[in-house]
Amino acid sequence: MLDLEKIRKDFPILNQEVNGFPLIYLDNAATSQKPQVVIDALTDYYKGYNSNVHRGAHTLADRATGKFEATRTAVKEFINASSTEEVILTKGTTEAINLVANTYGRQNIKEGDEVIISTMEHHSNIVPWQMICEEKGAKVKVMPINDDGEIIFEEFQKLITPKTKLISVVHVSNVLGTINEVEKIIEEAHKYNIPVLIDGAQSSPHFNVDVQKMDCDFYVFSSHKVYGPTGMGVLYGKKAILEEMPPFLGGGEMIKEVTFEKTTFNALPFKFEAGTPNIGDTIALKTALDYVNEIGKDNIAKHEEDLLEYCTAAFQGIKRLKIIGTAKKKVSVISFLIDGIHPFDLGMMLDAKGIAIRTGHHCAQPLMNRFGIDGTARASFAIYNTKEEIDQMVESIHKIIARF
Ligand code: C6P
Repeated sequence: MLDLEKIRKDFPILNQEVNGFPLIYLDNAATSQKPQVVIDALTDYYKGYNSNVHRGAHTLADRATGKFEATRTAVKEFINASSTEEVILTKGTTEAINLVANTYGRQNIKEGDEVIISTMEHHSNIVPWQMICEEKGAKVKVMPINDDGEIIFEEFQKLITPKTKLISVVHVSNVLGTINEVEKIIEEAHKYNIPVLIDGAQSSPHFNVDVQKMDCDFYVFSSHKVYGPTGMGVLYGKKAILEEMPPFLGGGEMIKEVTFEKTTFNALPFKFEAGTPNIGDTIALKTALDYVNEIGKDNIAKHEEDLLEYCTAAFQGIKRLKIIGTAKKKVSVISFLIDGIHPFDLGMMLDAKGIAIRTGHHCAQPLMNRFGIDGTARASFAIYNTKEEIDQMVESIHKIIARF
């Protein structure tokens, strides 16, 4: 059992009123709130040892570098990478996918080749592949899903051809909450030596991820969804693949030696980290991961499963409400529609009661098209959410329905 009262006190933002009501924050899939320890880690850096990393020969620079690299080690442990060389620090999931598309993709995708993604991808796992495929005269192919929002594995198998150069698939859908069977997809892809990128933006906050066990070739996630700061994220890649990939951005830090005639590149992971990185936010990410580890990933998963089950049951009791995304395996993300009420209006009316949900297409327009809808309302839960908050949301929804 989690000590929810204590956990909620760790997040100062939760203790406020919005529009005259206590804040109920149910937009965690967009970004989660930050515990005080993470906020402190940021201010400690700027107040105590703000310095550039890997460059200076002075005490503050040493301290900043040590803390910065400690995050890399913490990330390695968080996802069970085999070495810190496999952990590239980026601006977030989006930049990490673009990095792979522009390096591995540009190097390996040729005219007539194919990249496979799924119907439930976030735009950040669609557009970079479209861009590189357009440039190369290659094609993006799409795994279909069933009406519950699950990838149809047999249809995916049929998409693989000798022209398939990469498969890039989301671990957990930010709209449907579906947990995809990525291990099965990876195993199938590897039969044909096709590398697989897993978009972990929505899996990393909810349950334990082991990249070695999963055997993915790339795994990407954003700090801000795992209780860390914004503007910070991770690209994990298997060392052998990363070594073969050309650099992404050119500049300081990523070089070994520069002359006007030729530049040689730094070793992993620095080859992919040009310029001064986001030092403070990177350092604070370790604090966020330590916080998650302290509570325990399994405890978090269990608590959120309870919330999902509780909310799903409550929603099923609302006649005019339809849940979009009814996969057998889900995380605590629930998209829904209410007959006769536009999701945007619903969002506004809940906000008037201090309840924050997200509405719209959730950066997954092709998925909306698959379901023949413009958008949904989405409630998503984190470690600090409670059943009482779900009760409040459900009560407000009942009142809104009664008014319309
Ligand atoms: N989804 C949501 O409200 P960035 O913006 O780079 O941190 O993450 C992009 C991203 C990639 N993949 C998935 C599955 C995601 O959910 C997201 C971000 C947020 O659903 C913001 S649109």
